[in-house]
Amino acid sequence: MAAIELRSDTMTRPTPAMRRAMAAAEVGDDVFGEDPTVNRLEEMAAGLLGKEAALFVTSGTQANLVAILAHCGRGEEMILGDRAHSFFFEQGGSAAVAAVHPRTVKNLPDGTLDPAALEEAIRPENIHFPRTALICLENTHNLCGGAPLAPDYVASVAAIARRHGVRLHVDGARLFNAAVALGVPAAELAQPADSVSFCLSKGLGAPAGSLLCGERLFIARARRARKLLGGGMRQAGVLAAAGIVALEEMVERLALDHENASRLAHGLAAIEGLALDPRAVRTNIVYFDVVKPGLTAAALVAALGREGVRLLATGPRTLRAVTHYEVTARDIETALSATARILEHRGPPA
Ligand code: TLP
Repeated sequence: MAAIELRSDTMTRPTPAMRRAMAAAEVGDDVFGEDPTVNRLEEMAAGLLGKEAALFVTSGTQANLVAILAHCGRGEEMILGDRAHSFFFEQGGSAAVAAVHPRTVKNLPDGTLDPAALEEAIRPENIHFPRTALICLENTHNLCGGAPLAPDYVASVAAIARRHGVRLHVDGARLFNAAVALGVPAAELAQPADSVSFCLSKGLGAPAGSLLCGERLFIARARRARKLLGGGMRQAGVLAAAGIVALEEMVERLALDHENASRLAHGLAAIEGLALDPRAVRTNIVYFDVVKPGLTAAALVAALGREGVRLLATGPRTLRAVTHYEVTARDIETALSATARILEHRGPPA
């Protein structure tokens, strides 16, 4: 029996159409700007996000770091949420590589930052302070339950940024999940920001790669930063070809992943010993807590693993499940019955 893989949408494997496109891809040396498939993907991405230009990079982590390098100088400051992926999970690259000082503002449960708190965190002119150069948002917000940020919220943050001469970057690793969930074009979510990144390798199913989009001059700086980080990939058209299929064929269907996530969340909420608010699940990410005495997240993950259902323990009592195109509605039912069985049979310690 194949495992039901709910640890992450990064686990998705390329579709048969992607593999065919990869095998047939026309390629050249992308560091010389001569890979026609990469060039096509970059044009497509820029067009979809309504930006002048785009850059194909290795990963979401590289997209964020390249954006930070292209927006900020050494010793400048960037403001981001205290639960932002780039603050939590990216090896402190802003400090370690870009010499950019991260300053956090508390993320609210819906993934936003309170506008007043954000504006207060922007440094006034003072010789003692680092200069605030960048604000980063995340859409959808991974650690805030996959929450999508609405276009008017992004626009309100952009207005604050502009008022203070600060740039706005959106980590849109799952931007298309946000667009589909909110029923708006991705370009509307991207419009207020100076730069936006998105990943091909998550719910869109491509094997690797992300795009960073923005103004032409910004992308020219980003291209140099990508080279600095060793991200010039030569005949990367083999990967870009899968990305083009991802953008053509895998966006609209994200709605099914959201339905499955919601079904999973409602099912989990009905199981005694688990706690979550299923109404908060708007995209493809479900976090829930184990509240049954004597049962930890790690023990539940291990027990589910034995039943062929893979989830991540993200805290002592917290688990994460992420839906994607390789998870069916029937898989959700299977995962739910396995979870219910385990919870029923594991009583408190004697
Ligand atoms: N997220 C991964 C893990 O790193 C946690 C996942 O399984 O969700 N921004 C956001 C919002 C992300 O969720 C991720 C990956 C990244 C950036 C980084 O992308 P990659 O893994 O391509 O470097």
